[in-house]
Amino acid sequence: MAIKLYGIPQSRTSRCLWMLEELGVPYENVPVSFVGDAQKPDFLKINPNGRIPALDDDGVILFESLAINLHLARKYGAGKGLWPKSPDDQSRAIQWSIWAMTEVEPPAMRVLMNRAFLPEPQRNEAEAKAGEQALSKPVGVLEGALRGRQYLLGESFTVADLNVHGVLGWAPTLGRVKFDATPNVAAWLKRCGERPALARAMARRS
Ligand SMILES: N[C@@H](CCC(=O)N[C@@H](CS)C(=O)NCC(=O)O)C(=O)O
Repeated sequence: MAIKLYGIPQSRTSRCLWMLEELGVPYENVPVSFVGDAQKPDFLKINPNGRIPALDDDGVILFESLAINLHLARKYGAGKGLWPKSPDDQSRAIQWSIWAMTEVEPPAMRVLMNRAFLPEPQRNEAEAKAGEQALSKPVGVLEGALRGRQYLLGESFTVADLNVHGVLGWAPTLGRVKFDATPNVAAWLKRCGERPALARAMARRS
């Protein structure tokens, strides 16, 4: 098979599974866990960072979940709306993806680690609250960007939405973050979260 995605659905790999499901292209999901497997010599040849996900697209090897999604959308998503038509919107999709990784993921992870991922005795609610406070700044930026539009680049769902939602989408559920003060973000989270392709990607968890 031409496309191999390394990683397990219970990880950031889920973002790329979501993209592959949106695209409807054939792929193989090679189950590499972040516990141990990702540090094995065979996998380090694919991703020397020892992290999942990683992609082998017919010999093109990539790491970084959001870069993988930009690649997949650009290569396979043009006719499907995932990759924006105009070069300016393509640049905006790249901007939102880098923004999600640098501005959203660090505070979001602080919340998620301390409310969901760490073993309970190690969780620290003060840390979670500090993460929530830091997260409110990029969420405010998102609120403004979504004013008067359904999706980040206009009226249709693109890789920009998938990548930002892939980073923030867990916050209301696992992170118990409230979005009452940012109704545009709350509605957008729900809108993107209801996509059938996301449900198919999540179903791979069980
Ligand atoms: N920025 C990277 C982060 C990848 C990452 O940290 N993946 C975790 C699993 S969700 C992992 O492989 N951790 C193993 C480790 O750090 O040893 C991406 O988005 O792909």
